[in-house]
Amino acid sequence: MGSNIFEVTYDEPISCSSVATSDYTVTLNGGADAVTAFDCNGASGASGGSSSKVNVTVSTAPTSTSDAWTLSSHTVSDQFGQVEPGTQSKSGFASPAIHLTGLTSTYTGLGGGTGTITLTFSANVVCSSVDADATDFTVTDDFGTTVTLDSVSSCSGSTIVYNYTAGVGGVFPGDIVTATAQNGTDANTVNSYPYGVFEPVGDSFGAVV
Ligand SMILES: [Ca+2]
Repeated sequence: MGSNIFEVTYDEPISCSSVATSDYTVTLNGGADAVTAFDCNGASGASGGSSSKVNVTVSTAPTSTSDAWTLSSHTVSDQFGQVEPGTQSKSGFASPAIHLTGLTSTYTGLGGGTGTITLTFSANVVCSSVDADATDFTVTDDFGTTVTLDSVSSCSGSTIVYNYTAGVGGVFPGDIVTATAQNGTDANTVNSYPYGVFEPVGDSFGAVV
């Protein structure tokens, strides 16, 4: 709400170079809302890399939570060149909830070790809602490595940096690392401002690191 950017989530990382503005069709309250730009894996346009989320910019932002939208995606490929099956559509109403929009990680050795994972969000984070014991998120590595968030390194603006410890297998370039929101030990997720709406439990973001 109040934003003209849709965060499109796929069930696996997609290839950014396969994405074009013409891959998306958006309606707002039944009328066409032109797609003007997109951002994949933190970069504008089809700049390469891969991401499970794409930010799609439209001409007109919804102004009320009762505004209805529909977004369709077609001919986007995953990182192995598999094209999504047909046109995939989602509908909903404008919401001010905060969502994960980016993830980057440092790497470890094969035996595991420590590093940092940086999460970025669609809105500014209320840092007092971020559990100091790093329990607001779980993190998985697609190669089966256990990744445990230990503590918060920093929280500022729309970014949280966590310290992690990885098990045997380590975190390597090319791994798909996914963070998922849960209720931390303070019994809530991460709050945002100015809207004051918490991130939904289960909101997740996966990226090839
Ligand atoms: Ca929390």
